[in-house]
Amino acid sequence: MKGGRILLLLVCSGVITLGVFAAGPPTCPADLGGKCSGSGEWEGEFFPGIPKIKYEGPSSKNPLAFKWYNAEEEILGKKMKDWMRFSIAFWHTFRGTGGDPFGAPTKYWPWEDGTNSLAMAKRRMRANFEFLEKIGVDRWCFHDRDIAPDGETLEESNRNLDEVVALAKELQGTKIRPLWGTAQLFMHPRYMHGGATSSEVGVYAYAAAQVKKAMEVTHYLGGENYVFWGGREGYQSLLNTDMERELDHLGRFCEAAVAYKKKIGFNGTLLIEPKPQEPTKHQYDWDAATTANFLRKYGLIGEFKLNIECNHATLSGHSCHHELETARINGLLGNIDANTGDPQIGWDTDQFMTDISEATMVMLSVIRNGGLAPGGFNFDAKLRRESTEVEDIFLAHISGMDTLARGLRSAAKLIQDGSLAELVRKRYQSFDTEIGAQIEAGKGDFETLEKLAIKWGEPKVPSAKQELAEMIFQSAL
Ligand code: XUL
Ligand code: CO
Repeated sequence: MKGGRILLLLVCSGVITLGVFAAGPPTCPADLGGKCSGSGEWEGEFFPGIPKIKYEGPSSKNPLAFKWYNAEEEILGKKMKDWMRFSIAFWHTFRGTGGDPFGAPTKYWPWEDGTNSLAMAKRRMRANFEFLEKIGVDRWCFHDRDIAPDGETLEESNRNLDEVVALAKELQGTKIRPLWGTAQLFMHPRYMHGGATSSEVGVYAYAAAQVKKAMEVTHYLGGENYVFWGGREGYQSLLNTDMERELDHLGRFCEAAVAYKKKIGFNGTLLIEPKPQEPTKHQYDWDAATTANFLRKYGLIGEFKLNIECNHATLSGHSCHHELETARINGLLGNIDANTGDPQIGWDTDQFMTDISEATMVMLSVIRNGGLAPGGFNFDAKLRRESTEVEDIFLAHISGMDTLARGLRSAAKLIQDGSLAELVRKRYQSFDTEIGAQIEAGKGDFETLEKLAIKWGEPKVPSAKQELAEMIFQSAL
């Protein structure tokens, strides 16, 4: 159990940390200064032999084709691509190495030279855009430190970022945009007690400066949203933690972010991404309801929405559908980090979603929300450690995109069929009566209700029709 917890923390931090270390065969040691980048310019394609991925329909046996995702096809009055608004997560796709606490990296992408240099960062960015083009996705998401190396000083880190962002801007052309950008406030040792909730004011200032810059570059690249995932905003022990003060600091940090967003004219949505544990024992943004309460308490409703990640949902003991519905009914559903966990593993495995039932429930929430724009589906998901060929990057994304597309088709079928909605409508129909409607309008005083309870006697309680609901759901898959 103890070992399991240690593993869990290491796995979580390793997700992104490993990107700093050598991601390829050690042609030269990992470096932070860009001195070891002697492997020259990359010539030609990064993914030779892999064609642009096309829709071939459910009967296709071609692994490099979509079976269910047909970008231009209309479903419930909207093109599939506009329902989905897919995005690639740079950190998993281009910095994920397959390394884990028990073993070295397994993925030696041919374009990696084993360094964390600026030259390598730029080459990786070119690989990102070739991948986006071939998979047919117009959006990408990044942390500042995934795309450009940390420098010796904040100024140097910012200069590195500017250089890589200038290239990304050029490669984006007119079609591709970040779905969101974010600042990595959890990997560097300075953030060991958190960023905005650190007990040290110098760290709070550093975190603010990093978010300021990350917001600027997201805006410059035409990003549609900006995400706050409180990587280390939480605590390990309440014995040495002033939780109230830390949360007040987090509230102030969010206020300052809103002010800065307005100052630079960034119209994107600010999103908070809830997660219960990992890396801290208790993350402040535990789940959607906790985060909604935080936003309400600090007067931030209307300024922020939520980015719901499915594997975070299950870590908090909820289903993804529950978290999406909680966000939606509070007017806070902004974006989805599309991934899933493993039912037998208790940590954030960040797998591509392949369960059609889960995808259908996710899509029911998205449809009820009228879509996610300006949010979308970010594949915050990584290849398994054992998937080591470049082609696997494509296969993983194709299966994730097809699963959600299939979910959309099933959800649309359920909605068009109408029998599930009818079952739910009937279940609550007693509240359509005169007194039911009065209760819903806030006019159900206790004296009137007592009189009715006496007059009506023991209420007749109808069946919930649980099995029928399941049956209808299954028939749409
Ligand atoms: C970590 C996680 C992050 C955020 C962005 O679990 O999901 O990658 O999405 O910082
Ligand atoms: Co995420």
